[in-house]
Formats: sequence, structure tokens, C-alpha cells
Amino acid sequence: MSDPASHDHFGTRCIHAGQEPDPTTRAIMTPVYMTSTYVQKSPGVFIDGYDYARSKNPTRTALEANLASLEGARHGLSFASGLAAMACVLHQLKSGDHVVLSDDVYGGSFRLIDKVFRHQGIECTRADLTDHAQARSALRPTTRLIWLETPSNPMLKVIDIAAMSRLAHGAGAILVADNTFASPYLQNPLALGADIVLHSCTKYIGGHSDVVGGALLTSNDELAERLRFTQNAVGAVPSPMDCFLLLRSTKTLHVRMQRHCENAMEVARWLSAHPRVKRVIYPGLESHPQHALAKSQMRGFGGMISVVVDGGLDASRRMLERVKHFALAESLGGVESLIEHPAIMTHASIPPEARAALGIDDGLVRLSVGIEDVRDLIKDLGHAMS
Ligand code: P1T
Repeated sequence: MSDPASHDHFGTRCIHAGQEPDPTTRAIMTPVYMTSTYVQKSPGVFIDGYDYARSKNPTRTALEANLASLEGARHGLSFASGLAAMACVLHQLKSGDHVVLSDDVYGGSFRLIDKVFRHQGIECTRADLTDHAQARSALRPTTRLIWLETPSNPMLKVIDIAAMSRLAHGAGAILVADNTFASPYLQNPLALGADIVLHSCTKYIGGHSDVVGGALLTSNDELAERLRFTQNAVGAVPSPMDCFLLLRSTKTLHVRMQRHCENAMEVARWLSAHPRVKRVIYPGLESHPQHALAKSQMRGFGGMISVVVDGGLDASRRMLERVKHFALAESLGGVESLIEHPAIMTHASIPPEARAALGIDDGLVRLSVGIEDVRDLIKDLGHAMS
């Protein structure tokens, strides 16, 4: 459980929350507790819940307290991946329960509901949650969850979290917000009424493209207990080494995010003026349909940009093959810039008609703008599109 009394500023909590000098040596860094079990004094007598490492590990405990603090949550749970965290939430549902899912989400998140949980009787309606009337009409008496990503992947739709939490609660459901694209530096959905926040820690929280991880944060004690029970029963826990790497990463989250935001704004403005670009989608541009909402809901606009290049697949493929500093790869949120083709790569599991309706077409390219010198990034894109 995090210390809800901590009023330290975000950057201080990034570095210190959940972390005390090691009690045996005063080592400043939380040790990597590579242990699968703990010695008991007498059968059933052990310290502070430490009986077996699937249930609890001190490196993981420190990470969970750190992430909880960054999201302003009372409870944090960390997982082996973002999708493992999502599955833990979906395991709370029973056959016949209904989920309203925002229409634009990571392909793997859609696939988990559509290809795994649907077979267990969970029903799902995809809806454009930027349209509140559409969101309302997607509700059913059996709706238990509204699930959204904001900004969304890859169309960067910005959804009104406070409005969706009112809608969910009015329908007797809970709101889960995937905060991966914003990171806790830019947005705290729990403060806006969400019940659970999910992170793929693989992205900005990890920040160095060297860890796969996930997290759930909540201030609901009963929900936290159920999620913890499920995690222990199912078992998708992160390794102590991965927890250590994530703890090291969150120490610089605020500094990295600031530069991601600055660089992305500059790249988005530059792309907007490029003759071979049909459309730039970035919440920080005034042309973004939810720019005003992004300004009020977020503390900055993030490092992700989607762009439609003129000339369809030939043009996008040419650009993706010619970049040098932007690496052609799935994933996002690392210090290094990445670029990818959602229709072929990250969103291939979304049915083609749904992709077309969203605008995920052959000309759409997604950029994760890193923290390199932005002049080199712009030069790279300029060369790739020349
Ligand atoms: O990869 P994993 O840590 O399991 O996280 C899944 C996930 C959840 N939520 C969002 C918003 C995501 O973007 C992802 C993973 N996304 C990619 C791999 C990608 O390139 O978009």
C-alpha cells in the first residue's frame, strides 16, 4: 500500500516513493531479491506476508508502492506484462457479463477480449467513447466494465475520463483506464473517477525497451484484494530483476517525459508543414479533434504521433525502410525513437473493416518520439520522406 499522506511533488516521488535503504546494509538501491521462498519460524509464521515469492517479493513490493504513489493510488499490483494485468481485471467477470470497450485500442488488448474471454462467455461492444451518446447506447443491464485507452493506440483519440466514470458508475459498472500512452506524469485517471488504472510498464514506465511488464493501480480496497487474490491464483507475476529495472526507470520518468513531450511537439509541427503528409494526429496540435479536452485533462501531450502519408502503402513502406534514427519496431515509450505500421504490425489482429472505419489504413504510420536531439530526428524523417 502506498503512503497516501505523501504530498511530495511528482519528480520526488519518482525517485523515492516505496524505496527505503535496505534494512540489513543500508544499500540505497532496493536489492534484487532473487528468492522463490522464505524461511518460516514455525509452520505458518512468517514476516509480513512473505511466505512464497509468487505471492510477494520485496523488490516487487517496492515497485508496487512506487507506481501506486505515481498514480495517487492506495494499492499497486505489478505483472509480467500489460496484457497479464488486463487479464487479471477480466478474470473478475463471469459468463454473461458485458464490457464496453473503446473502439481504438492496442490490437493485443482487443484480441484478449475477442479471442480469449469471449470464449468464456464475456460479451463485448466496441464504441467510440469520444461520442458520449454512442457510449451510453452501448451500455446493457449486464455491463460490468467500461474499458478505455486515452490517448488511444494508434489514433490518439482523447476520451473524457470523468464523463466515462460517471457513465460507468451510473450503470453499476467500473471504469478501467489504460494510461500507458500518457504515463502517470501526464495524467492520473483515478483522480478523474476511474476505478482501476492499467499500465503496460513495457512502455514509458520502463522507458528503455529492455523490460516487459504491467501494472494495475486502484484505491478501492475490496477490488485490490480481489485482484491480488486472482494474481496469486493465476500467477502472472514479474521477476525481481524486471521489478528492479522498472524501479530504476521510474527515477527518471519525469525527466524523460518532459523531453518526449517537447520533441514530439516539434516533430508534429514539422510534419504538419510537410508536403507529403496528409494528416498529423497529435493531441497537442490545435487540429486534433479533442485538443481542448487534452489540454484540460492532461498535463502535456506525450510522445506519440500518428501520421497519414500521401501515397498509401508504397509511400509508408518507403519511409519505414529509409529511416535511420527511428527504428522500425513494435512497442513505444523508450528513450530511442521507434516507428511502425499499425495495419501490418501492432493492430493486425483488429478486423480489416474495423481498422478501415477507424482510419488505420495503409498510409498510417505511428511514431514513438524518443529523447534524442530533435534536430537529428527531423533530419531523419526529412531524408526518409524525400
Ligand atoms: O505488451 P504488454 O506489456 O503486454 O502491453 C500491452 C499493451 C497494453 N496497452 C497498451 C496501450 C499498449 O500499447 C500495449 C502494447 N502495445 C504495443 C506493443 C504497441 O506497439 O502498441
